[in-house]
Amino acid sequence: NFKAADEGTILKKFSENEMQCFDKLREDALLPFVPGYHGVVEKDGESFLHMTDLLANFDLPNVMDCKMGVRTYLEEELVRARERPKPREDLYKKMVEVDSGGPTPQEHSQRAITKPRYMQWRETMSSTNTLGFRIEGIKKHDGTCRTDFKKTRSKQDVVQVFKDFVDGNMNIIKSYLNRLSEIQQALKMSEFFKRHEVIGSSLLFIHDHTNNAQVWIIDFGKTTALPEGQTLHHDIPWQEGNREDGYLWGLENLIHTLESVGNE
Ligand code: 4IP
Ligand code: ADP
Ligand code: MN
Repeated sequence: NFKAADEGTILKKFSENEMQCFDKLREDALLPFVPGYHGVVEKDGESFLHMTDLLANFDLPNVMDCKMGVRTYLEEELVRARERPKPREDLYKKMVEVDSGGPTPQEHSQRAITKPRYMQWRETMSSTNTLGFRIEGIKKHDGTCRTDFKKTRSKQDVVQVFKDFVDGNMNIIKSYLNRLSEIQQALKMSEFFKRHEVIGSSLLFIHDHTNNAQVWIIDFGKTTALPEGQTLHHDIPWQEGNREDGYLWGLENLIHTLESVGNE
């Protein structure tokens, strides 16, 4: 999905939707918290979004991807699956790998499940539904990589992962908390945020041994504009049709979770 590019920049596989988001973010309160966007480029016959490499300022960075919100799929995917269910074997296999008792007897006999079914199951197994965010993956400075967080659900579990991620360094947690509260303020000011359903977007946590620590808002692949005149609260429960994403509620919980890292 990504390609190396000129010094300090990367290329992400083009998506029309994500490009439109970056275009609108050019003059928004969120601009200081999203990767620099340098337009569309063609390489080897493929299109890419050219953006700043967020790791470029770091010396041997540690990186964590936290997916925000209480919902990780679009309402239209739900509608489509209801009208024309398309059971998928790959998603069935991914479910069984984590929980062999996950699929219903019918799903077991089909050896396939629909995408919203898989996505909803992922949300309930992880902290997405209960905390409004989940840890997707961690890359450490030593090259080790972990993505086995599908069952990391409780606040204590998340605290433990963060503690390990920062190696117990509370200065890094403090920097992260400062940055999260700046992001929270910017989100509350942002016209873009008011008018978009933010689904599948992540906060990218990055720190290194010099105690440089930053958080960035990334991945607008499934961030969708609402009809003209419509806005979201981002902190009230989702019910099908209201398009709420729970982003601000999740951010509040994430902040409280980080605040309790020092206490355990
Ligand atoms: C993945 O599940 C992620 O939710 C992907 O989201 C999603 O891609 C995949 O859907 C789904 O299978 P796991 O993380 O459990 O592997 P993201 O890209 O944000 O990580 P979409 O296309 O929804 O973004 P499929 O349909 O690509 O398999
Ligand atoms: P996808 O749509 O495939 O989920 P993301 O935009 O979420 O793509 O990026 C996937 C991963 O790539 C992130 O978790 C992060 O580690 C890395 N990444 C994304 N954007 C950047 C960036 N601008 N600079 C550095 N790393 C990035
Ligand atoms: Mn992503």
